[in-house]
Amino acid sequence: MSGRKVLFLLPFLLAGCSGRHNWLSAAGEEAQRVEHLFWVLLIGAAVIWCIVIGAAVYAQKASVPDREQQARHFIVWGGAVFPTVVVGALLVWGLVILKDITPNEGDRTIRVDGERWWWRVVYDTDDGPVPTANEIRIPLGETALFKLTADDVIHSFWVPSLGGKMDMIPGRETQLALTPQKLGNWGGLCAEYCGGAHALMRFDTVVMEPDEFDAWLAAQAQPATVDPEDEGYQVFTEEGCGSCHTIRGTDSIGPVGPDLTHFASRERLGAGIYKMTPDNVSDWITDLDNMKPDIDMPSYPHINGARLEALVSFLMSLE
Ligand code: HEC
Ligand SMILES: [Cu+2]
Repeated sequence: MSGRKVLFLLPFLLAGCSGRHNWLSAAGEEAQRVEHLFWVLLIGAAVIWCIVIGAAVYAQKASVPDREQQARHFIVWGGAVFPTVVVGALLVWGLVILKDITPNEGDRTIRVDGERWWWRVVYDTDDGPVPTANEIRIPLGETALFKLTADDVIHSFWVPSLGGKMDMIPGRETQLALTPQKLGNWGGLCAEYCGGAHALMRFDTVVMEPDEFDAWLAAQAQPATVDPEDEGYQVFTEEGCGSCHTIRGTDSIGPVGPDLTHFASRERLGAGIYKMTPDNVSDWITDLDNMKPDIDMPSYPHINGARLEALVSFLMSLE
């Protein structure tokens, strides 16, 4: 590609550097460390590049009497000692950062399991585990320790604005800390190609004031209040949705898909993909091949009319 074409693309590339996935404007302590390392590497590399080019120009132009002796010194100091010291120092610094972002303790533990192609989330609390999915909420200023696993293939857990990236490996548990410093909804995503719907495997990370967070977690811990006679709930059971989905407090205890107990309290639908609106939920049920193809949930185009409406309003009532 010619230089001019590359320049033409630059604004589009840089446009990707803004918004809620921006690791260049860190919103958390860990992201700040990574950002700091990036700038030091970038500026350091630029300075060294200038020195190397300067030396090359000098070697061409200058007439040095004892060229051989000088060249030997230059190779020993510039070619061996200097890179060893610089790379060694960067290695130590990188290891320190890695240690800081993967501690063994945090203010709270959140377990996240990468599934194809969504996120199973469990909060460990004194009163037992609180399961949810596809949306993570954490309080401002606290260190949330994530314990990461994967169900089937390797995924990678990444909230660019808040911190580093960590692989999720089947049969192993990895750890990552996030200490948010700014309120907001920071986008998260799977950063390791994991199959069909990989690019649609996202999540919201909502940073809240600590007291609002406590209220939210207490609400998530509650079972749903569902009237067994509810028309929408009846469609849900007739269609067998409960064999894959759990709604705590009902007979639906399927372990395959996301927990739907407080489904409508999430900001987005389908692992961080669509706005949580009745229309989108309706399309999710009947037109899944368009909404998120190749996933482990069948589409239900035969659900329509009053049954569809009842099912959608039932799902939207699960707050
Ligand atoms: C074979 C198992 C299976 C069945 C049956 C099933 N689902 Fe799902 N469902 C899933 C899986 C897996 C996902 C996650 C898909 C993804 O995002 O990759 C999902 C996702 C969802 C979501 C989005 C959840 C979120 O957090 O955004 C909703 C809503 C949903 N299903 C509703 C239903 C309804 C209603 C039915 C019945 C009409 C149903 N499902 C039947 C497996 C199933
Ligand atoms: Cu993935």
